[in-house]
Amino acid sequence: MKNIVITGGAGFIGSHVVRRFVTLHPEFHIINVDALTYAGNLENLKDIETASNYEFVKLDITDAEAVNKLFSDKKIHGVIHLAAESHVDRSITNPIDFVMTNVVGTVILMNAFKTYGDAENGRFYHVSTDEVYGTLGDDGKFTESTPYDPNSPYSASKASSDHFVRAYHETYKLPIVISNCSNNYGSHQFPEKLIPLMIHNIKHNKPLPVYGKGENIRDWLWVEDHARAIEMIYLNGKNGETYNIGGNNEWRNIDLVKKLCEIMDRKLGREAGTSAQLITYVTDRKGHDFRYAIDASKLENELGWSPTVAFDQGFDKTIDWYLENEVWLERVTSGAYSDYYQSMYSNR
Ligand code: NAD
Ligand code: TDX
Repeated sequence: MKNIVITGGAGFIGSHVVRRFVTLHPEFHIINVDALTYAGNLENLKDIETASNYEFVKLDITDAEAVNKLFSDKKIHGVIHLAAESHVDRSITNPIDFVMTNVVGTVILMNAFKTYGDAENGRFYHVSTDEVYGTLGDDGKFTESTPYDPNSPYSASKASSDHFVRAYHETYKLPIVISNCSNNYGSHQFPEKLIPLMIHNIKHNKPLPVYGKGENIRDWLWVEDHARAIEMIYLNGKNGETYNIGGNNEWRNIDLVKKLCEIMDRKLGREAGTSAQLITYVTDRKGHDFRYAIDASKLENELGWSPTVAFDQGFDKTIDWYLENEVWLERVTSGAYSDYYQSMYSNR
């Protein structure tokens, strides 16, 4: 059986990727490597934690000694690297954590894979973001050849790690692939991100903090479609290549929040228009990118991927998941979350 390390498997996207590989690929032994930061939660993987081809290792990827020990103890065939500090607002207040995990952690992992892993036949897959390309105006889409132009400390750290991954391919012939994906939505997303944060606030009748005028545009992709793209790229992508992944599903933030309010009113049995009254325009995010949009035709044409879930359907399922998983939502929003919320949103 081939050992595959998936980093960040206790987080939002990582838990979907781990579940997919554990259930669909008995030929792989999946080692979920995660430091369990505020964003990591093993409850996200309760349903598969006893599977015979699954193992969890608590480890911080910035700890080179521990990473080297793991890779020298077990022959690692491949790495799917998702562990990261992932929230733009946190990167604005604390950029150093982003440099450490996203840049230094990625290089430490690649060094371990290069030295001890199956760097001949295996693969190092770096999961990245469309934010490395910077921001778009009203028209156009990011392609794989769009020049990097990151604007936030988060996107600068992801761009930097992408560059290191490409450099390891050029310099050491490390077999790598990279993908750059747009905004994901779905179950198990930490409620610092727009959609679960708004769902939580609507439920509790709290103000809905829309940054600036709410006119910024994001492209939203069903997280399972991202996980399926990652699976296809890991198995069939070409070494040294980058693949863009997107939902072809652009929304202005304010329109998305209004749609969410309408659906929540129906689901919570509230009079139409009740939740929208909670919308509050707050000071804009510093350096807020205006628009992201992805041209995913390379992935579609070369590997036959396309999104499978229509937004209306996926959005409805997502809202139901947060309403049905009240214990999950209340647990992750207790304790440190209220301090975070206070520091980010009071006086805004
Ligand atoms: P997340 O914040 O939900 O999860 C990150 C995970 O990484 C957590 O489980 C956390 O415990 C772990 N982690 C953090 N620092 C670590 C460290 N030093 N050592 C080991 N583990 C550590 O993130 P997410 O939204 O699931 O994103 C996963 C990856 O996908 C990231 O690389 C992100 O840049 C990328 N991405 C995210 C989106 C999105 O919309 N969320 C879109 C495109 C790309
Ligand atoms: O309270 C809020 N109010 C608001 O108006 C929050 C949290 C966000 N926003 C806006 C900012 C963005 O324009 O909503 C949009 C989405 O914000 P986030 O959910 O924070 O996502 P974004 O900044 O677009 O980045 C996400 O997509 C790309 C992920 O967090 C990244 O990890 C991923 O790489």
